[in-house]
Amino acid sequence: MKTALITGITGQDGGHLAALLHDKDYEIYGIIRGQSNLKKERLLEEFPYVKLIEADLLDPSSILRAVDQSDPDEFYNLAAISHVGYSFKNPTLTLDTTAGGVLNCLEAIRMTGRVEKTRFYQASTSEMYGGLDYNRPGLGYDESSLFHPRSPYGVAKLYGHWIAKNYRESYGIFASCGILFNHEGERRGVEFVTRKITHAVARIHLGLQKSLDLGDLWPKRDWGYAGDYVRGMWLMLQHDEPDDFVLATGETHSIEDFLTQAFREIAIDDWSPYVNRSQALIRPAEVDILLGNPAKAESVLGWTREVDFPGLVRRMVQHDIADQSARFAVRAGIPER
Ligand code: NAP
Ligand code: G4F
Repeated sequence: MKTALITGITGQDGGHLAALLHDKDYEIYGIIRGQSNLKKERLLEEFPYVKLIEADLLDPSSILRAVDQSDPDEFYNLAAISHVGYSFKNPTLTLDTTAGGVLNCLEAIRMTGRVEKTRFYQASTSEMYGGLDYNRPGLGYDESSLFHPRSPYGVAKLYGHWIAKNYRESYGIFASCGILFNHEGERRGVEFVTRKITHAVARIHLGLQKSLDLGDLWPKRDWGYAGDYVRGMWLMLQHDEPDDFVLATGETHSIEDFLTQAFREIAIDDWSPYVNRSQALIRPAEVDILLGNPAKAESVLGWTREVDFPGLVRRMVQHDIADQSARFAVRAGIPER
């Protein structure tokens, strides 16, 4: 039986990865932060087989202890300050967590003498490309494209990417970086635009909400389904050599496209009466377009994505309608005092 340690177990990808590794019969340890994390109870309910270790990416000794305690064959570093807009407002925290946290993980592997044993996955991102240097029209960014991050988050992730590569080259750690384009689904946080939209569309459909506020609608993203992408992470650590791989769909759509598709799911063609534009949601710098080229992951790892764009939107809207209906029914069932 293999053992995996996951940081970011309470996040979107952490949930999908825990389910995948459980199906593959792994012993799973997850790092949970905070002395009273509200997500803990729900996590243990859904994943009773995950062994939780209290640790924080910001505390190197706690990560070292987590590695020592779990003795992992595979260490997936999914934890980060992951919201681009938030990173502009909290740049130092983003630097310490999203960049420095990676170093703390790699050092924990090295300092506990597990360079030969533990394979490391770093959650790199298409935000490192930044969009502006888009110089491969129609082909999409691949592993050899130039980086030009456009946010404190993107800059911090670039450090994480390079320090993982540096530990691979300097100490021989099996460190692979997945350069993942946006991936979404029913586990996505409501602070990200896709889930914000599908959550609101479901509530508008059920009469629980009248409208939603959004920032820029013109940026384009390469959106896939998170369940497909965690399979790619796992494949990277099963490969015979550590390397970097882009995971993407090879298609790009604007926020407006996503909005249109989501409202169509509830038979509304004109979404304009339901959407308010908010200046406060516009970022100091924007990534205009992201389009990835997953050819290397497809040919070397045999990775393919199964969910397409309309399938992703439908899945999310339907999930949110079912989820909101259930919550509303529960609330409606409580007698008024
Ligand atoms: P997410 O849902 O935002 O989850 C982030 C996780 O990081 C949460 O579990 C959070 O814990 C944890 N975390 C934050 N600060 C921490 C700290 N100081 N110590 C320990 N844990 C901490 O992110 P995701 O969408 O699953 O993404 C997973 C990773 O892939 C992230 O590194 C993200 O930057 C990267 N990525 C994501 C995408 C995407 O489209 N989803 C694309 C490319 C790369 P709490 O629950 O306690 O806050
Ligand atoms: O959903 P978003 O916040 O995702 P973003 O910025 O693309 O970042 C996500 O994907 C990255 C991979 O490329 C990850 F590394 C990162 O961790 C994260 O998962 O915003 C998408 C687009 C942006 O252009 C944003 O300006 O939607 C635009 N947008 C418009 N209105 C909004 C909103 N974004 C959010 N979050 N909320 C809005 O109301």
